[in-house]
Amino acid sequence: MKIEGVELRTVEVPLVSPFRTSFGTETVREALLVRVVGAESEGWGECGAGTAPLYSSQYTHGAADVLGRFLVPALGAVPDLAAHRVAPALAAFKGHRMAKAALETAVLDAELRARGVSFAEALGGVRDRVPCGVSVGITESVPTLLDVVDGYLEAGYLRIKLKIEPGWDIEPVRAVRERFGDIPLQVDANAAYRLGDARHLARLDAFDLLMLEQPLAEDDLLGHAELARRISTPICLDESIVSARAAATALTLGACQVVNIKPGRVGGYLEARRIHDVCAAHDVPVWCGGMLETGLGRAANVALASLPGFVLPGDTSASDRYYRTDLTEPFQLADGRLTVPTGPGLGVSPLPEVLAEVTTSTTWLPLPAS
Ligand code: OSB
Ligand code: MG
Repeated sequence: MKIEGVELRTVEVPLVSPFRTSFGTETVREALLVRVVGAESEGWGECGAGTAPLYSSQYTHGAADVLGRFLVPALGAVPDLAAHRVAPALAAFKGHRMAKAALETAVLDAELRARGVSFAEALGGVRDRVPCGVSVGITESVPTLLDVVDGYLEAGYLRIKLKIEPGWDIEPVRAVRERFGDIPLQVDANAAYRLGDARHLARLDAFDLLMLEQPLAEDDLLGHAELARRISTPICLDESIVSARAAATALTLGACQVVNIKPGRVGGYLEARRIHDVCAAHDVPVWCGGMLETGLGRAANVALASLPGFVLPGDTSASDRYYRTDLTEPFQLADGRLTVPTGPGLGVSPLPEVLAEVTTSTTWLPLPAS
């Protein structure tokens, strides 16, 4: 595939309600979109990074900078460009997995659109609909939390995830269990605890949670392995799993029993599939995480979630959980599920008027003909 250039576009899309986690509060999704323009087709990728480096070291403008300065120019040197050649071509540049993922996704989308193949088909999906959960931010009070959870259960979500942090953990979990009974329930700490909190976290065991996601620091695999021996709630890793190698290490150490796969965090959908395969080989269940993606990123996530190892509902919620107006035709929940797009590539495209409305900057990076 020949590509003429790459457009970097920053968009700001307001969230329907503020999303608070242990690392901060988001009110707007500031997303970097990558558009690869080829001779026969174009492709889109959405960068998972947020406005500030709070979830990981990556952030929107840093991703745009590394793409413009290093990653996109490096693609210019790749003969016969195809998605599987992107990661090897960028490997010399350390880190910046979310920026790399967005670029690889855009190349893959362009390639698949030209071939008339969907993301789900290319990745090895086996389902046409995927079960969906919802991630519920920290609220100002327990009664407010109960109202929010009630609304999502009414909407049909098949699993509730509560964000927790020290001071907002046992009580909200207890209140949700008391009010809603035996619903599929899990919690996510975004690395807000230390191993010294093990006795406190063991109090969550009484609530029969599906899992406790990323209680400790990103680089603390041994701490997670020790915590796993001290509590009965299964541990799921998110931030720590930055590659298939990290996944293999975590599983070998016993640092987790479940893996949240986020394509941006691991450098793209091809690496995400490798993690799926590593986990399947260990009989470890996986689910698809989210980074408050617009419809573009969501389309690819839903395709990934259609692979056979994704046996747990993901943070692949409907468009209206995030946005009043999504960038694409909205993803809608039916029986707690989203439908996997079947059209070529992502199977969705940005709506031009919406895109124009939310765009805050665009940069065109021409590639020399190779
Ligand atoms: O830890 O899973 C997380 C959102 C932004 C950054 C990190 C996380 C999240 C979520 C929301 O939990 C997932 C979603 O619905 O997109
Ligand atoms: Mg998480």
